[in-house]
Amino acid sequence: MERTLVLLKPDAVQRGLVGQILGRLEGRGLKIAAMKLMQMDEALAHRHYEAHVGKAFFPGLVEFITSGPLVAMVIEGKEAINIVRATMGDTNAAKAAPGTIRGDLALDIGRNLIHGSDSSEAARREIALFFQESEVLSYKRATDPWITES
Ligand code: DAT
Ligand code: MG
Repeated sequence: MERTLVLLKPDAVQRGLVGQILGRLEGRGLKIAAMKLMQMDEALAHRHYEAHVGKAFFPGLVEFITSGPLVAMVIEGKEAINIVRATMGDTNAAKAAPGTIRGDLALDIGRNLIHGSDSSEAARREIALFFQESEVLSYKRATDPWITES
């Protein structure tokens, strides 16, 4: 079972899309292992997006991601990292396929609603930035065997 960090960014909160986006992830069969509403500060934004420091879009990205509350969560499931990424759609929402979260609900690369870790190393690093170990819960759902064969 894999875990990945998902952020429903400030545009998702402001646009009232949190329930809809979370519903898509839950509907897929993914499990919420941790979740909170919070506002990122500049220091956390720099650490979270350290790979993008120095790029032309970085100042705008930090301004946006710190501009209001977001929903941070740990999502768990078989191949959760790739499945969340595929469900999100292309980073550039203008190019994201219909049927994906970004392709159905967004149109701008700088307002693309959702973050998902892009590798297992990134997931481990990012989850630790947002959650203490004790906040990430392991539990069974009665539906688990109806979602994942093994
Ligand atoms: P993703 O969020 O799909 O993992 P990323 O890690 O490459 O994409 O970039 C992080 C965020 O930075 C992305 O969600 C939106 C913003 N961003 C990336 N490339 C950009 C660009 N060329 N112009 C504006 N914003 C960009
Ligand atoms: Mg990324």
